[in-house]
Amino acid sequence: MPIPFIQRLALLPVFLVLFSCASEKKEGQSEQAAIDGDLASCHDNIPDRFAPSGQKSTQEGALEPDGPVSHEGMIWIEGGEYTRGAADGRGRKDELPAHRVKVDGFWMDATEVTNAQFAAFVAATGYVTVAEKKPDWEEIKKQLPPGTPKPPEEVFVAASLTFNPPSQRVSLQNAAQWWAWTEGANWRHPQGPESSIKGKENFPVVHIAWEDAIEYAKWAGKRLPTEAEWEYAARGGEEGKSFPWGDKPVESDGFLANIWQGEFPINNVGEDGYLGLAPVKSFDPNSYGLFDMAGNVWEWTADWYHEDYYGGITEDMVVNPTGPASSYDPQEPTVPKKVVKGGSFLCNVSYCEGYRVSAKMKSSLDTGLEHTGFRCVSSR
Ligand SMILES: [Ca+2]
Ligand SMILES: [Ca+2]
Repeated sequence: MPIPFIQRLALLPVFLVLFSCASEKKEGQSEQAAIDGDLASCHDNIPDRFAPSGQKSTQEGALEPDGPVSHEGMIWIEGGEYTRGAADGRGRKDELPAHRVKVDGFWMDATEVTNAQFAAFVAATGYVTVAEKKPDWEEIKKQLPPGTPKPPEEVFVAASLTFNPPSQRVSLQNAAQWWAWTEGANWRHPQGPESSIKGKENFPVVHIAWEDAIEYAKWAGKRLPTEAEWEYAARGGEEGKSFPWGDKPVESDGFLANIWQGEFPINNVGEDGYLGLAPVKSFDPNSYGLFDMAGNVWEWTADWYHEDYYGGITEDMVVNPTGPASSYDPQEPTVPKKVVKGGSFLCNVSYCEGYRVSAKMKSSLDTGLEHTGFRCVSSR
């Protein structure tokens, strides 16, 4: 049974009991390991918004729209072959087995989409993002099991999920302890109504749901990358490496990406120069000239998430794959989710290493978060 975030709020006492069972101390396990849990990973720990149950066409978002497209700020990625998935011995089930993939050439945004770029889209179209709309219980309940109790009224406000660090060490299995449903949080106000993007025009836009990202892409005459394209581009021609820069630790050369340093989620020390988001292009690009393919914000792809997708691939060479036909996340089997890549400013070495090139996260189509944005591609 999926427990979208809205239900998690309503069922918090039950949820805490479930999580405390999951993190009971085992024989021979240290106290801290018992707190952290065996499965601690940001990959497993992203709350959903309302998690609609319908699956839109898997191709939506990967379709090339008509109309003009500008390649300004984009890099031509020459097509080629590569090994997709984890060949570094650190992969989770959904990164395995590694397999050969061939992709055609495409243009890719050199940076994550910025606040300035998204503001131009909104100014031109009047588009209102998911996070800026008040949720409608009459619509939401159609997608939930019959008899699901209505959550408290305070949940029904225009809101999004923001990072709120707890004051003391917590179980890393319970993301509800550092993600908060914050009224008034959206792309214009990333931490809530008092926050602003003024002066942050060159920061990546955040609180963007998949639905928002594809609307921007259509307007720009572009599309979202497939996971295969995203990972091929992120690798920058390096075979079998862990990161866009190769295999060096992220802290090499005065840090190679904007991630988290210190004990997650309670002590962010910002040794890389950024406690939160960084302006795009703050760190060196990979060898293809692409910035922030590791860290800063997670980036939406067009593909459905399916934990067993790679395991079912039988071809010796998969050509221009567009992902599985449908979504499957064993933790929330009825909630359709898309693949998100690259990690964010909240990833760290000991917690999730989500910035490894083959790593992935998954989110429902209506979920925007303070650490999730996107970039676009074009084949035209
Ligand atoms: Ca940082
Ligand atoms: Ca990124």
